[in-house]
Amino acid sequence: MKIYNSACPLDCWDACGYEVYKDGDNAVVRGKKEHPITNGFVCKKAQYVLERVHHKSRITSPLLKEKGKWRSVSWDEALNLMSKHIKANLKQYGPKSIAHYYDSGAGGTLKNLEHRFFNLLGGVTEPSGSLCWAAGMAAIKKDFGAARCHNPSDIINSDNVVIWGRNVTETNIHLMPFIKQAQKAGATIICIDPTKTKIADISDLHISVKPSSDGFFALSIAKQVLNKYPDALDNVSKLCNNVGKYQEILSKYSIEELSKICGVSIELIEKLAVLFTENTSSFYLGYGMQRYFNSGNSIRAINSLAMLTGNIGIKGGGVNYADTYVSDSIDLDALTLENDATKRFFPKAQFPDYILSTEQAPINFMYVSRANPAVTLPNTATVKKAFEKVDFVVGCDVTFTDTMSLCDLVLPATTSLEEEDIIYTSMWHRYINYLEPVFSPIEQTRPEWEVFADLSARIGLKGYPQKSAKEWLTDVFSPLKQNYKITIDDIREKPVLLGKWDTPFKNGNFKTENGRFNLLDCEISQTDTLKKYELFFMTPHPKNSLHSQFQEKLSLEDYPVCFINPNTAKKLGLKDNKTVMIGTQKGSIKGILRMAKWVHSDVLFSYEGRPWGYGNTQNIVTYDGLTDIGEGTDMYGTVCKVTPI
Ligand SMILES: Nc1nc2c(c(=O)[nH]1)N[C@H]1C(S)=C(S)[C@@H](COP(=O)(O)OP(=O)(O)OC[C@H]3O[C@@H](n4cnc5c(=O)[nH]c(N)nc54)[C@H](O)[C@@H]3O)O[C@H]1N2
Ligand SMILES: Nc1nc2c(c(=O)[nH]1)N[C@H]1C(S)=C(S)[C@@H](COP(=O)(O)OP(=O)(O)OC[C@H]3O[C@@H](n4cnc5c(=O)[nH]c(N)nc54)[C@H](O)[C@@H]3O)O[C@H]1N2
Ligand code: SF4
Ligand SMILES: [Mo]
Repeated sequence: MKIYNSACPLDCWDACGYEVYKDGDNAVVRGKKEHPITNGFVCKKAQYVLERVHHKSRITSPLLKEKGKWRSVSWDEALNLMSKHIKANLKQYGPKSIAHYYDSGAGGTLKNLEHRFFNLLGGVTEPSGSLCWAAGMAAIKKDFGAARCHNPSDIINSDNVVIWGRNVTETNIHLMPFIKQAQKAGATIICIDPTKTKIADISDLHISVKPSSDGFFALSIAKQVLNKYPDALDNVSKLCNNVGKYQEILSKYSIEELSKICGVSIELIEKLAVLFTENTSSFYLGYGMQRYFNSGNSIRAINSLAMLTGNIGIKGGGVNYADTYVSDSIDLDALTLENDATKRFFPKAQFPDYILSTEQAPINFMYVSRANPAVTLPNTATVKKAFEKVDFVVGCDVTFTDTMSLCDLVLPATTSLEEEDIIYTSMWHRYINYLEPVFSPIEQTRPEWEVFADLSARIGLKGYPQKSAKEWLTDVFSPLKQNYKITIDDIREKPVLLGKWDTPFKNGNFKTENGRFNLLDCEISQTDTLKKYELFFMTPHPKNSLHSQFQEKLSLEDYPVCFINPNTAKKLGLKDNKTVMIGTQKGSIKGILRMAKWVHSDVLFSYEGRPWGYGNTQNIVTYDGLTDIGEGTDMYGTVCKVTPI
């Protein structure tokens, strides 16, 4: 039996550290006990990551599509073909005719080396914004100047813990012990979510706001704060920009109007105004509520509320949306050469549309990696059309996904368990994990960064030296040695924290341009898209899969299962277990209805990520509009009509 040091590569809040116990052909994953967040416990998906290494869906050699049929080819043939296409495009159309579409499907630091290759080409076409956290991130950066969370253990200092649009028991399970600890110590747990999630069940107060109304809800509470505590704004105004504009926005609406927009009673709004002002309150924001057209400014309204009620820069307070302290402290550019290239950007949510419509430097070559856009992009039917339009598409993945099936050439990547690497990509905590290779790369799989070194040499690119994993990692993490005296060897030994985790923005020390907090200075747009008998088609993240990954582990039915509130179903004449048609502006799909009291009456709820192979997938009908700021997506703002068939 040998124990290997590793970590979860999945794009999850928790970024668990784990160990792989390997005995011959048998291996199991165990959460690291000394990891302060993982605390000895990992979810099922950690085991799925291990099983994936030898899974039948694994891509084990480069594959070339010829006349619709796949043929196994050598690396030599694959790379020569890529090199030929890239060189021809560079010569004829320039680097912008080459697109690199990627996402966060693999958390390893060295997975970013592929950007170096594309930057060395002179700057290609890439996605901007994200399908994930973009609107909220733009809001956080605007108001605070940087994305910083409190140390998870600081929750014990909160009187109120507000879980705002985060499905903690499904997507962020390692926050649960902290919440329970706070509750046990006497904190009031408040959940704000249209859905009565499991965290809503255990909360002391659940507020089922109308979807996309959070900004107005935050304004309503702020308005009541000012009614009850007239000095509240004066108390923080020294630390803030936009005081007048914020007051103006608040004065635009009556409390009655706001209460109606968010579907929450004035009594409850008043109660929260008192709770947040009188007691130390921490806000844990999720990403579900920022997938609407008005989400950026909605998150800004929440930030302003937390500031107004004196909950910023204090122990037990804070708006905890995301933490980029580690990525802000290392030198990723040493890998990617990000600053050396002038790129062209297409917003991610609409990337296929741009491919289909762009006339200047049309995309002729595309490389897709760490992503399954055929499933995860909204309005996903356009992906297929876009892939068909591009002359040559190369995909790289560990398993053969729907996206890979649309490519012309597919490259087999090694998984996190076949590589040496470092993972620091938690969206919430700051612990850095080291990965040692547990298995030798199976069959013909190769680490992507080695493949790109090889390809660079074939193309004759200078600036992609042959280095070992350790050498590359040393380059990236060198600032930690200077600033924290932390070396790669320290990270190898145990999960590492960079210095002391101080209370963010203590003493009003904001990272904005003039050092002050930016109060909300923009109107929040309002929707009237929801007409009678129409519902929001809300598609949050499933517990036992990671978007499209591991969906084969779920017992998928013939059509996507869609949950509906029994009262809504009754009004619409819809019956349990029946197949229905879900129609939106983008098209229609079939779904199977299930009655669920926990679903908001304005919502049809279905977990995302269903692969095409199982019949229609949710994203065929989701909207691909952009959010007000940050180029996020408005996919949860999709409005649907449900009809029996
Ligand atoms: N309807 C709906 N759609 C959504 C969302 C939603 O809430 N609702 N959420 C959105 C969000 S938040 C996100 S973050 C996106 C995620 O979008 P994607 O990142 O496209 O989602 P995944 O299905 O996780 O795809 C990741 C892919 O990376 C592959 N992969 C794993 N390891 C490696 C590796 O080492 N190398 C390479 N090259 N590939 C690897 C996996 O096999 C998988 O195919 O989806 C978005 N789509
Ligand atoms: N098991 C598992 N874990 C994951 C992932 C996964 O696919 N599976 N994905 C990872 C990734 S990439 C991400 S981005 C995170 C996302 O994790 P979360 O932040 O939990 O995001 P979502 O699953 O999109 O939705 C969370 C909640 O938002 C609520 N919500 C929807 N609309 C509104 C609204 O208008 N207002 C309010 N207040 N709430 C609303 C939904 O009801 C849901 O309970 O999870 C990560 N963790
Ligand atoms: S998916 Fe999330 S909770 Fe599960 S092992 Fe990975 S990081 Fe931990
Ligand atoms: Mo995400």
